[in-house]
Amino acid sequence: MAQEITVTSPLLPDLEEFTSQLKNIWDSKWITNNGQFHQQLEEALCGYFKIPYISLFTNGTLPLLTALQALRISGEVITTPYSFVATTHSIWWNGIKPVFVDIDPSNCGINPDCIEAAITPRTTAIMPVHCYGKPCDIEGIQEVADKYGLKVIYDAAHAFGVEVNGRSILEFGDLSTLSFHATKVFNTIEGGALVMHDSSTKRRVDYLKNFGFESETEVIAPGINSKMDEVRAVYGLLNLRQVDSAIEARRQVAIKYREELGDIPGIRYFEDMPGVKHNYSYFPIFVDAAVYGMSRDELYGKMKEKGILGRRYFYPLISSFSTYRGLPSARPENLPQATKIANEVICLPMHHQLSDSDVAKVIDVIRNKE
Ligand code: T4K
Repeated sequence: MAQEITVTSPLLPDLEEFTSQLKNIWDSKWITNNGQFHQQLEEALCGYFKIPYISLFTNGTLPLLTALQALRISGEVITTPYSFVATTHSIWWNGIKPVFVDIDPSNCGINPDCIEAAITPRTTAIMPVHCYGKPCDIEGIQEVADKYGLKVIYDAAHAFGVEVNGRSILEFGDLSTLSFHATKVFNTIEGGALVMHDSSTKRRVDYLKNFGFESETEVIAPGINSKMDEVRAVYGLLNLRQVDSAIEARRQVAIKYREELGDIPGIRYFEDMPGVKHNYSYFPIFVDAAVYGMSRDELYGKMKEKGILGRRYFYPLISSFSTYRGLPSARPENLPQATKIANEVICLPMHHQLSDSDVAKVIDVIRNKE
């Protein structure tokens, strides 16, 4: 069988450069716990995003958990069922009740109009996701949050480098989290970050990710261990140098997909949004089976037969997993748009090394349905 075309492929630093940097780490014998490369990567990312503070983490799930701790969130948190399961798990692990609300199919983020009805006296925060790196309705969400005094923690795992009217998307809400997993636009193999707007929150987050240690003898909170080590920090520094060209390569792939998909009835995809600098982290298509003449799952199967490994991110909905399906807000009647979108979506292969002939093979299956 021909080589498989996977949904993504990691951005890797030059191996020689990486190994020569490893020598520095070996020489220093300082391999984790806020080492020099950890500090350098935090500084470099602040510069890249044009933001004042960031705290690196060992993956993209722990900053979500820690964000809720940092803001002392309790009670109920309103969130989206249309995400990777880590979003809701972070709420649950904090002993907080997740409350699902429906999404807006135009950006796959929480629909602010659905939030108000889900607010109860126990609601303390909203956790939306900039799904596929597409900005949520930031203004709409903030308006409801302000009206009811709720915190907003954005899961921006997909939104590395995304800007809205020239401002980093990470500037919005109270806190934002990033994932630097291998499958993301920018990766540190495993990794992530929490972005905050003030120095006292930065200090608190840095304590929380190091067991709560404020000093050698003082623990100020029940923290966790989620520090990024030096090897991954230096890997990240090298990848940061090439991430812009990787995003540009992804943009070119998106242009080709859109050119080819435009005349296929029943296939919807996203256009760029005005005023937004996108990162092209994913290329979801939505299959309207009645118009297209084939179901999403049939198309997904046909693609697989040809070695094209698209993924159904995010099917099934988080709210349909056994842990969460008993919640009143998890009922499909409460989530009609999310349910529909989850049944229509396929994320096509999208990465910086996808060739024209790969794109042609993907399009060929979608066009010919075989
Ligand atoms: N919030 C949101 C909204 C998220 O999407 C995620 C993670 C998180 C929070 C949590 O962040 P982390 O704690 O993970 O940092 C992947 C990722 O594991 C996960 O990070 C990601 N979201 C999720 C959407 O996708 P899988 O199980 O689909 O990945 P996997 O292993 O099947 O890989 C997909 C394809 O990527 C492979 O077919 C080939 C390619 N690949 C993958 C890996 C791991 C490579 O070429 N090399 C590799 O090393 O979950």
